[in-house]
Amino acid sequence: MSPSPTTRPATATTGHPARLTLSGDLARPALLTVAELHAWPVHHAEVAFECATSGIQHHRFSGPRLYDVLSAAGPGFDPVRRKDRLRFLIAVSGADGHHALLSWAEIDPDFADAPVLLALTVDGAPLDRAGPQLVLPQDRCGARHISGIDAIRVDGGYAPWS
Ligand SMILES: Nc1nc2c(c(=O)[nH]1)N[C@H]1C(S)=C(S)[C@@H](COP(=O)(O)O)O[C@H]1N2
Ligand SMILES: [Mo]
Repeated sequence: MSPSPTTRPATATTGHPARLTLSGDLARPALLTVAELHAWPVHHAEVAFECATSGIQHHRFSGPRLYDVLSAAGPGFDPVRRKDRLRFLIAVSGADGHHALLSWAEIDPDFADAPVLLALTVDGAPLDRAGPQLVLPQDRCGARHISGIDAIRVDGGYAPWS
């Protein structure tokens, strides 16, 4: 059996509260603990996701919306360029090196408006030591439900057309 998101050893054995770095094209980059992430409104999600190796999992998560946390960090959208935020990517990494990308439009209320959470609890258990977990209720597969997140980078550099 592989470890569950709450017990994955890469971050859970340190004994210290996990820290999350917000970096990239942000006016206010930040280093946040799970406790500090309670400052945003908390949302709840019941999700089921599937994985080839561990079958279907059901979990209850709670935490702030990724959109709220990243918006507060001041993404560097150019107000002059129409819909500039459509070129932004969000790179999420776990402390064990597992990583995935989202597009800004995926979580933006004007576009896909996916209710993606930075979960601070899973099945009622706090993630203060393990670190937050990405929750994507719209994903059928579990692979982007990254646990033990230690870094999120917002990147508006993808512009191959310019
Ligand atoms: N940090 C981290 N998060 C991760 C993974 C991982 O390897 N590292 N695996 C993903 C995958 S593929 C799945 S299906 C879910 C659930 O995996 P688990 O059953 O091994 O916990 O966690 C996701 N989150
Ligand atoms: Mo998976």
